[in-house]
Amino acid sequence: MIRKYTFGTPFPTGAVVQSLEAAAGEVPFFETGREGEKVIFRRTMTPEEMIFGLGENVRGMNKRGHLYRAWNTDMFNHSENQPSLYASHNFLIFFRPGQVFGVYFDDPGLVTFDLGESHGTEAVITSENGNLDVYLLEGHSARAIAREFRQLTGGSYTPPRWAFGYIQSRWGYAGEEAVRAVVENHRQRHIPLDGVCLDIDYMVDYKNFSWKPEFFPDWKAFNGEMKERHIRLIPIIDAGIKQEEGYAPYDSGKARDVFCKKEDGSDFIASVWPGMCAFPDFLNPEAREWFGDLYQPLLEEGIEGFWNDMNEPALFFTEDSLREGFAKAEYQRQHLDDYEGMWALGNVFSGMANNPADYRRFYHQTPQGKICHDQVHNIYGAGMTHATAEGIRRYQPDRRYLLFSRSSFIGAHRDGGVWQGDNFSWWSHIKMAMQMMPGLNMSGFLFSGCDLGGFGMDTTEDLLARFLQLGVFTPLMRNHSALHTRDQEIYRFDSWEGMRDTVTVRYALLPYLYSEFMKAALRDEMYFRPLAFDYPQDGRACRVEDQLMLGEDCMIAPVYEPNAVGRYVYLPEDMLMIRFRSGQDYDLEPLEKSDHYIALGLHEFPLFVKKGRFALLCGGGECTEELDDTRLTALGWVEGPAQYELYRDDGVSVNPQLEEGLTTLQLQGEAGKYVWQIDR
Ligand code: MIG
Repeated sequence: MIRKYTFGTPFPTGAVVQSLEAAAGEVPFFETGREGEKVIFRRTMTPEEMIFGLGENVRGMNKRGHLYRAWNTDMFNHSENQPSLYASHNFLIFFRPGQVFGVYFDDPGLVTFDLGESHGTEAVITSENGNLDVYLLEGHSARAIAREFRQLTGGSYTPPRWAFGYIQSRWGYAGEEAVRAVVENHRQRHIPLDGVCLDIDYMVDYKNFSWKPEFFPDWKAFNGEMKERHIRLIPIIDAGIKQEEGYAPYDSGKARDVFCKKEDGSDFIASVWPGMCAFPDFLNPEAREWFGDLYQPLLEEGIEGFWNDMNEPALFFTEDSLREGFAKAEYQRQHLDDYEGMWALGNVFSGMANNPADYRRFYHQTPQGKICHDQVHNIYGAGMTHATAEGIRRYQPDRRYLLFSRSSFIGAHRDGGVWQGDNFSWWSHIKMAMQMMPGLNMSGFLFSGCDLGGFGMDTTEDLLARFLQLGVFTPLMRNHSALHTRDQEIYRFDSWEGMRDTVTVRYALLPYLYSEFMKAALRDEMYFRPLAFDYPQDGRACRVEDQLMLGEDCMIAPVYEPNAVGRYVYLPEDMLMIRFRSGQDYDLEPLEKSDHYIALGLHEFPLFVKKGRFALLCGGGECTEELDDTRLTALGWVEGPAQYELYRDDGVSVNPQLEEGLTTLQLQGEAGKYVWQIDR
């Protein structure tokens, strides 16, 4: 059951698709208070209570004990103290024996979630602006509530099947020669590959929708050449539009008057990669239409995927913030004794990017009227995703597209996926990436993954190997790294063959993982879940922070520590362990419900399949088009009859229908046998 409570005058965020009448009375399970404009929700928690959700954020799956702030931020330092990353996903499930409920704070502005940081037994959630809808969701289980939430907010985006292939990316690929070499190196070594991302390097002066002629003299021909090799180019698009007369997107944006405005009605201009930029007003439908149209030339040339960046929006500085900085510097010059002012001055300049004052300096022209950006900050990135998705759907209404964004808000899960942003080449970030997945899934973002190998800092061979082993199971499997960091493509490393073999596991599992993903998306389920969602009665399982349930029947337990030769795994029920070395090479071991130490060499990693169920491998291939799923190998600990509903489709048509895609595969199990061949 879902109930809605309204406070103040909420701005429509686009998150919710069901229209509900606002209920009278207080939000159950909370005490509501007011302080000026703020609305504050307090809840006293029992010691055993857990909190799941908040989507893209640091720390554990159980979010209790920390303070988070919904405020989309270009935060490249994902240390465990960070209160905000790039997205706001204000949906939580409170979970304790005998009581589970979900709550969603539909508020586009700043919301603070003090989940037991100030007081261990108290959750205090504060809406700064006090204009919001609160949705209270009740159901018999966390899974049911997560499903209910998807019904409230709409079904998840489904990418084309090729998007489940391995994607290589790097900030710094200088032109088609570099990209060709990357592809060549994968193909020669038989490292499967389906796509290469183009980072901002491909543009002229980082201007969206431009191609640097010295890097890509004939990008259309090059794109064609890549497609023949079954490689999709996936260009990046940033939010800012360079303020430059004669640059077509700027001129047309000016002509249609679609940029965010300052108080005085002039365009708001801030620095980002291209230099001084105007910012499309993604809250204005006309601006979205104009922006979506800019993708048309790329679509016409057969580009099928995009990643949208810098859409929090990230701002390096504005003339206003710079002027204020200089005024403070001038004050300092005249007050040499004020050493505290000197420290403050340092902070003014180092904190100039993305500063709150700049977000108060501009306005949106929305169907609801003019509104200051800081009131609606968290839906800007979702607006960009929506503009892109609408544009693509206008020009190719019958094909699915790949789209993943850095910033997001609930609602954008209907239009695209997200990647987890700028992680580091740190061991702790493998675990963090895994822990973020179920929260994202709860909020509808099923298509996601992290920068495998780590974005910032230099990766190491063993770290990349272990990152990839997690990536085998994440819907987006992309290796990405920052400019000036160590080269991070698989073939750069001595043990590249081991990592290639890891990628072959992805391709062998791909029809199965695709099936699990599509079933989850079309049934409003989560693809990844905390064990707590599946085994709420098992106190041990509820506290597991480093394993995930995957799809209907599986569990993963990645290695995330250096020099590890194995790890402990808790099995909440009997399962078959598949210890993978490659898509063709693995060993199988039935393991009983309990704790197990699993030996795992550097290029070995496990998948666990519930007893009585089975997973499927195909013969593999070097790109998704090559996969042959007519002969499948079933792996399971099955002693009687068992069946699996395999979802298949053409991988590109829009509005995929579950019933049309399902085929039932059956097998007759027997004790001691774990492998079957199935001709579909
Ligand atoms: O300020 O385009 O998160 O993936 O490589 C950095 C350059 C801008 C941030 C993205 C990252 C991308 C980088 N971008």
